[in-house]
Amino acid sequence: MRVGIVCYPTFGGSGVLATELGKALANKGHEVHFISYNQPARLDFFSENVFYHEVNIAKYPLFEYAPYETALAGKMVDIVQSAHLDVLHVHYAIPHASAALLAKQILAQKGIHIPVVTTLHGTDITLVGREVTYEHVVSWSINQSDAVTAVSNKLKEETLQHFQIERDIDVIPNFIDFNRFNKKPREHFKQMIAPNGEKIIIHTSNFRKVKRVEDVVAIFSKIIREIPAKLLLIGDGPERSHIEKVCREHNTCDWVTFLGKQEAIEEILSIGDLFVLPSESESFGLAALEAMACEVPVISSNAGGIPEVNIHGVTGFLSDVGDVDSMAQHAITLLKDAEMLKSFRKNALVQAHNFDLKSILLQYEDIYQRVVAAQ
Ligand code: GMT
Repeated sequence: MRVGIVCYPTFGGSGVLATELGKALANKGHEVHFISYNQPARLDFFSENVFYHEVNIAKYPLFEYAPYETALAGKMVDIVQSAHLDVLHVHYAIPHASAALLAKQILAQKGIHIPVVTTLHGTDITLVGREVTYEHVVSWSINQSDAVTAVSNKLKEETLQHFQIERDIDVIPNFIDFNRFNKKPREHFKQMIAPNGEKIIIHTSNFRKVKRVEDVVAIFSKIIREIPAKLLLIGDGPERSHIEKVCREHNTCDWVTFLGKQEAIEEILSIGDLFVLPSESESFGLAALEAMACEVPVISSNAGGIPEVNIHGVTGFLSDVGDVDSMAQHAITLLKDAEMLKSFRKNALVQAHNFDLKSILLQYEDIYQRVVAAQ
């Protein structure tokens, strides 16, 4: 099949998921065309089945705001025709779904019928999409798409609650590629970070407010009062300099390392003892799943779809958003009990296998076949 994938090219979860999906489809023999304004962050390999089309926005002094959605729709029209795409799969409703539906209408006038699959990832529904300015367009885009998927049951529920939806939504959870995400023997690296056997706590995010990275530092400050530990913070974003300041105020700079954006996350996760994800809102929590695949238990909030991934008392612990005392206590309990930590590591891996790319990929392929057959 020839699939067009439209996504954000950044390190954010939706872009990562879309890119990994495209790579997996290409490995299975499908022809995949990525359409975005920049090369997707994880599109770091060559395959004869993968193509990347950059959306260029013509600049004109009249445009105070460059019309990205129009440029994107035009690009989709172009690629659907020239590459003979069978299906367009857009990740993140705004503005990808509405742009795809515009492209679909333009193409229909030319006698080309292209189905549009929209995948909802989270903030397009839980935060941005609910802005009155966007709400009507999001509802319309969901209703008009040929198929819609949500990455967790909770996200589906929230979509049905907050928008005027007159159609079915399929839940296809995020997935993990075990060829890449597995615990690797990296003792020398562990020795470098934690020379005195300190426990290694990891957090990955795009450092937006919704991730509550400040809570990660607060939890860590409580942990190191009882257990020697190091904190690795991976990623970058608007909150990073504030968090660096918080670390200085907590006097934890010697134990905290800011690694910035990293490609080989699995290498770092391989030396972790605990992963912390205290998010305010999280439709799924792909970062937690990546940690679990590397046998790292998760201390997290119970926001959104996280409980569908991290199982309380089995693969880690869940607490209410903002309850840093509870999260720290859970972390300390787990880190102090070697047997419990060992079994949680094993459980995390077992649970991660429920999200194996191989089975989730089949679900997307089924949807593609369904919408193509319905044309
Ligand atoms: O979490 C982010 O800041 C990025 C965001 C996005 O829209 O790219 O991630 C969302 O999609 C991921 C992949 O489906 C999910 O795993 C994340 O939970 C979700 N983030 C939120 O809902 C805040």
